[in-house]
Amino acid sequence: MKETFRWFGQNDPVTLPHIKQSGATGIVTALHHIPNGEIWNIEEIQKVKKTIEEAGLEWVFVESVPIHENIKLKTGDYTKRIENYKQSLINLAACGVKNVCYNFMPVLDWTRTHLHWQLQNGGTALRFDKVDMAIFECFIMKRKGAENDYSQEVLDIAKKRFSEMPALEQQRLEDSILKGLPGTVDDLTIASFSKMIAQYDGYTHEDLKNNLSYFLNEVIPVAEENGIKMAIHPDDPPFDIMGLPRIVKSEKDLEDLVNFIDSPANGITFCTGSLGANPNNDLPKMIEKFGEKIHFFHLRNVKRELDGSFYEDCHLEGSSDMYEIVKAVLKVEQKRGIDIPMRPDHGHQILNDLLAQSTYAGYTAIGRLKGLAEIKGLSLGIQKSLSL
Ligand code: DNO
Repeated sequence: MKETFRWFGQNDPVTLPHIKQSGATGIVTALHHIPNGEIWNIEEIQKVKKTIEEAGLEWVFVESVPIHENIKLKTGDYTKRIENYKQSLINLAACGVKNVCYNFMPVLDWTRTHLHWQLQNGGTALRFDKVDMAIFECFIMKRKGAENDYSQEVLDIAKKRFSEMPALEQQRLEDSILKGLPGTVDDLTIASFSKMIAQYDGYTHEDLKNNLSYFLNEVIPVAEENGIKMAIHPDDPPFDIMGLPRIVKSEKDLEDLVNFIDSPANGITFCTGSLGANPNNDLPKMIEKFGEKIHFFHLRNVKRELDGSFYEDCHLEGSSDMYEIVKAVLKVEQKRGIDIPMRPDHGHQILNDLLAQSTYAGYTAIGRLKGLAEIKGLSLGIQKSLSL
């Protein structure tokens, strides 16, 4: 595996020299300052690339070139936005940056209800709590029809928990969902969020898949011509939320994705944390099945709970078998004769991370470093013992 670390740019408290000390050689980053849907010009791309290279590192993956909402909805100026996207890919390729991660999640990117959930050992983790999500949708945001998406049991607990919830805790919950996570549009309010969601009224999974297929059929030929590998990130969590359709969450969805257009440029970011929150996803089997199409691995582990809640566990613990996952990754690499870029995805807030509240949620230095070290050790052990 080619070890990489995500870097959020000059404002990231985890700096490039810090990352260099982690042992990772690759950087995963984006032009975070360019508004979604605008063209990434060569000058801006070169600036970031130069900064990374001057630190003795390599820009291995772009995460992400985001997809404008009008493209997902296939509405308004979507043709212009798609042309902009193509031009950004052409410009990236001209600068020698040829791996691009993206997602097709409507409105929100990844979603959590807790950004600093207390662990017994004193650290904190990210958590998605089904009951808290129901509280947000049904009682804080008051989304019409939200109750229909939850079982009576969850609704009853939510009602009781909400009646005892202090205002500050309600605010914390709202902020975690609307403002907390890198990737989601900043500064969403309940009103602006409700408006964005309303645009998807009547949109089915099939509609969204058709729009993804349309987008890929436009963009992938340009990517292929320029030697770019596109890698879609699965939906996180891997089920519908807020009444929005989610379409990249299972083996069947990934099958549809690769069938939309057959090209080496049309690939997958295999995120074991996102896909692992769905108990029906057999991750090692899926890695073997889609091996040729996986351009990027995000490795982490979630601990699933019975009601659909989960929290982010240590990288080698949790509900997924990281030994079987890494073994499957190494077998794919052996078959393809390449090292596939991997980043230890997220990390707990531990030790000095706990002092640095300004780190991007999930992107602590020491928590991720621990994940990287564990995965690296596991990988070495498997390679030596199985002669992979
Ligand atoms: C979360 C990330 C996602 C990811 C995007 C890719 O930690 O994995 O925000 O970057 O979904 O487009």
